Amino acid sequence: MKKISVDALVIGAGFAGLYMLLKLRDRGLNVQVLEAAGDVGGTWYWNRYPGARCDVISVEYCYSFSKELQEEFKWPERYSGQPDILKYIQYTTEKFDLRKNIQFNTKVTDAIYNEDTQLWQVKTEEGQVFETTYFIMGTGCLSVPKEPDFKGIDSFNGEFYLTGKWPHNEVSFEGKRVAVIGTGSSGVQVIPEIAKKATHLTVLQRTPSYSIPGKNFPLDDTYLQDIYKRYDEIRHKAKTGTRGVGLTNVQGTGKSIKEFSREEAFKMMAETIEKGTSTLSSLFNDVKNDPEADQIIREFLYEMLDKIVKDPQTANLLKPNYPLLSKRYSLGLEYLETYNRDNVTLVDVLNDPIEEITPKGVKTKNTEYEFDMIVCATGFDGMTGAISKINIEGKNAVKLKSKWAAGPRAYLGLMSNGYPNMFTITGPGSPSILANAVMSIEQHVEWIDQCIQHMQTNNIAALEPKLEEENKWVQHVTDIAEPFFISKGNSWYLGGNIPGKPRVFMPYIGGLGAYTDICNTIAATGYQTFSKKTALMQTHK
Ligand code: NA7
Repeated sequence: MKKISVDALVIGAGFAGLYMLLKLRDRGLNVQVLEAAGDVGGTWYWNRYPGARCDVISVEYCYSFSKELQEEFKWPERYSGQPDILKYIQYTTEKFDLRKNIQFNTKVTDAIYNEDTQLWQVKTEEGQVFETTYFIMGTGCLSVPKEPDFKGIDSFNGEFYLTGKWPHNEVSFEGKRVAVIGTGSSGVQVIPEIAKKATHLTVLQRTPSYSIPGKNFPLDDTYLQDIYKRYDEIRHKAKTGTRGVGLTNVQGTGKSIKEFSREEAFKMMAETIEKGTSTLSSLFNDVKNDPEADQIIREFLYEMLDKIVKDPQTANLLKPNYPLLSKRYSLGLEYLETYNRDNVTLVDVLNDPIEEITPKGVKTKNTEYEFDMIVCATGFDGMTGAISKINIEGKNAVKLKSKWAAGPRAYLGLMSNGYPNMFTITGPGSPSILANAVMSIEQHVEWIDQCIQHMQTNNIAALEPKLEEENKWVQHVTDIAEPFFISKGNSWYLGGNIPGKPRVFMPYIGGLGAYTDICNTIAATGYQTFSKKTALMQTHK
């Protein structure tokens, strides 16, 4: 088979892959993007279930690299839904004429590094072979749904859907008895929408989510014009701050929640929610790691929940019993209110676990339920799912899977020792999804672009992080997260939701701004933490 030679091969045509393509193509590189889906969008192509939206405000959950693009696309809502996010990605694709460098419906199976040629050979399921100098994974952190492995799953006679792989055709809930399994962010979003249409909705809940009410509303021109005027300032704040966002209604007190009376603290939290902001954690400096502080914030949330959910038994079932900030909490839009509907039942499958899926529905230890449709919102193989689906072999034919068997090992989440010229956009060990993902992506893409420019101007054919630097970084990522609840929760951040996946806290918790400074310093001082080889295999110092 004839090999197709390119300078850079980018995997994935979501936010990450598209911007990477644009940057490298502008630099004059011959770039090819391979995408498994039938069109652009990445996770927003697949997650088209009713109610899907991003919990980052739309005017921030978009690229900042083009002022024109920023002001051209009119976001319709404060938290726009998946159809509009996808429209935005498609709009960007057309505006920058990106489609011509993307091959769709193409699944990468293998990527093998050849030390003699200093090139990556990349194979696809469709039988193509590419040869590339730069191999770049833009495959996303939440792109591979966790496949539900319930016993008897194939025997179900009704309709079965996964939120993370929602079909393109219209799914009708009318006249149906529907089950939703999973109450993370996806469940919290899909449940209210199904409840509005189905004859009956049964929510099979194993672990309740904290769902903090958010305010969504249509955006008018006055709102947008005001944002356009302030965009530079907003983006600067986003890129230098912790979470990649610049618009916030929260004035952090910088104090412990315990310094306030219960009434004062509750009032401040209620006012914050009233202003439409769910990030209560920013108000006080100790709710991320102090159990007593967490208890106060939890009591406030329980009280709020009790006011919303009318049936006390249901309300109690909906109360999470773990620290608020040990997992990602959900932006609740009509979520808790949904349980007041007559056609919605909440079932506790923690104490009465699901045993199997039967032809008629779901059998728990004590009961058999009949359904016409089952919707699984059971989550993702986060951060490493897409990377581990490809057989990646680096120097000495070492498989990345073996190297990462006890957890991902990457320097800055960008590169891994032994895998020269392979870059991971928002890889494990970077702030990635702990910040506004689009800001994390832009920072990584721009760093990779600069790095490739450095390689080209300095005749460097192969670059990889030094092992000792990578080891230090991996340790730092673990150490810095250790004091916080988030490093201990049973979440996808740690692979806790995937049986057999090593439990390692994967994202970098130090904040996007601080992380960007580290990356920039490394670049400005000549990438000294990396080993470099010229085409003649000489080592640079
Ligand atoms: P999550 O947050 O991982 O939620 C998955 C949900 O599915 C969660 O409630 C799980 O309960 C539940 N689940 C998974 N497997 C089962 C089985 N076998 N039985 C019952 N319940 C199960 O994924 P989401 O897609 O909602 O959100 C992912 C991210 O997307 C989110 O953090 C945002 O960043 C956007 P469990 O907690 O495991 O008991």
